[in-house]
Amino acid sequence: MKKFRFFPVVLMIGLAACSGGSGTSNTDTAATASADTTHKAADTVQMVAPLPEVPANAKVFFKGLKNGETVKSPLKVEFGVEGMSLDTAGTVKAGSGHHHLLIDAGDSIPAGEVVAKDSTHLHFGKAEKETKITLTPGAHTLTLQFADGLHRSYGAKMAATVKVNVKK
Ligand SMILES: [Cu+2]
Repeated sequence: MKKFRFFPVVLMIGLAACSGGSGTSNTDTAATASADTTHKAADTVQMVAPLPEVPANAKVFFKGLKNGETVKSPLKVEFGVEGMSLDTAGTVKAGSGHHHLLIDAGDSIPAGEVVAKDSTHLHFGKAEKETKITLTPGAHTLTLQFADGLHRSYGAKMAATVKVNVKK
């Protein structure tokens, strides 16, 4: 018996877009693109390495920045890591990863969850050890989050948070 996988749902979405698009043009191309995607998705085999273990006693920390400290903006932020090595993003290697800086975006990202990439979730996938950020005056929460080569968080064990107060 041959296994045959087919996803009619995607095709139907394509057709729905076609019939529902009274005010839009190019619905024909959209439908064609959906059909192509369906074919590729059926052929793709996903092989993703599991999230590497966090070694005991490994940690990240802000160098020279204390919780509750009053600082000036722009602020130079230096990242520290112990017990794991710093590596560029791209491939998953046991015992390594790269830093992420969360600005007013919580205390840590759950282990295994991919870190978002936006103005409050900064990635340092070139193995950077520091950055400079601009903050508005007042209270801010900065979190350092270590993640693997696929940007999957190592969780609270590999996170550090400080609250700072930015001078006017
Ligand atoms: Cu990343």
